[in-house]
Amino acid sequence: MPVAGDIALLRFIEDQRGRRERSDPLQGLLATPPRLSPRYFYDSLGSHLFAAITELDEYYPTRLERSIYAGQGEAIARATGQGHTMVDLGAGDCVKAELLLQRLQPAHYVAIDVAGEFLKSSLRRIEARFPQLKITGVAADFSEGLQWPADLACRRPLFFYPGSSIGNFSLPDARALLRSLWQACRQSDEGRGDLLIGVDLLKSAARMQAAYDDALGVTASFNLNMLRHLSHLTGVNFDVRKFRHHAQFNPAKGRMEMWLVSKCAQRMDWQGGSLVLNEGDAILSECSYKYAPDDFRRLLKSSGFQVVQDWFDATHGFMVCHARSDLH
Ligand code: AVJ
Repeated sequence: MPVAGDIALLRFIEDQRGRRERSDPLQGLLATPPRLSPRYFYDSLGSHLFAAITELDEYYPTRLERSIYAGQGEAIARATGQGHTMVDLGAGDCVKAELLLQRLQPAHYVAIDVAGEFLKSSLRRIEARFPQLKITGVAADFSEGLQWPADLACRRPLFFYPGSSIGNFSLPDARALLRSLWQACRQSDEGRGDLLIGVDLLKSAARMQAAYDDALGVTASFNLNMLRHLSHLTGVNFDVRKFRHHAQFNPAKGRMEMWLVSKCAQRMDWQGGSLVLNEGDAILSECSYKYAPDDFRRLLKSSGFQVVQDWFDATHGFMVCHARSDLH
């Protein structure tokens, strides 16, 4: 079987830095309330479960965003231009980029994701469909700032950050991440770059809640899988059966929250600490901030970007923004 490196135009880079330097994944369990980082959703199984979520009737963001790329791709390409280094942040199954590649005609497609093996198989599909496209896969975590691989040229970057994954960050953390993308634009070969970013918008609580608590229980499995992944990663035994999924909209904070609720009294011990949970106590596993269009535009501006244009789906439930590091 060919490995990724054997395929002429597809190159794969593994970022080893994370494993050594990243903080203890269980550190957040010592906070009140205890929390875990959503990055730990995405082992191979978690990436597959997320791909399944995007097929659910209740999970509207993917559908709405796809309708924007499918229906307004031409206008988007006119705004951004072609021939960029298109940097797909959290590429996952690469389906969203796939909807735009034909129109955007990037000179180079760089896909970054924490789940390396999953990304590799997605890129094989992209490669089969676009055999002339220069592709680089990067297995890396950029949630604490983007570190551009030193040996990778970056001409005219177009950072593509779809899926409303920016929603996983609090306002100051989102601003810091966007600022690091702005800096990467400024430090690139021509000193400037573009950003194309998808954002889920505030809507009825019932609609949002259903999207994070689907009837089939796929989101519940996705949430619980984080415990399984962390057990493998840390050796600490989290018993998935002792937790249940809970999702709720927090109106004061404008965010969806996912929780892992303890079904019983239990105690977990590991090298860095311990956690005692009573029945009903819960771990915060994800926040998904929802924006009003103007608030998001303001956030982009406060990160240094110039907002050029934005596009909406027919229901105004989702927005795609195009911004530039400076007016060029
Ligand atoms: C990938 C972070 C955008 O917040 O909607 C889906 C992840 N969580 N269902 C989101 C997710 C529960 C998703 N993001």
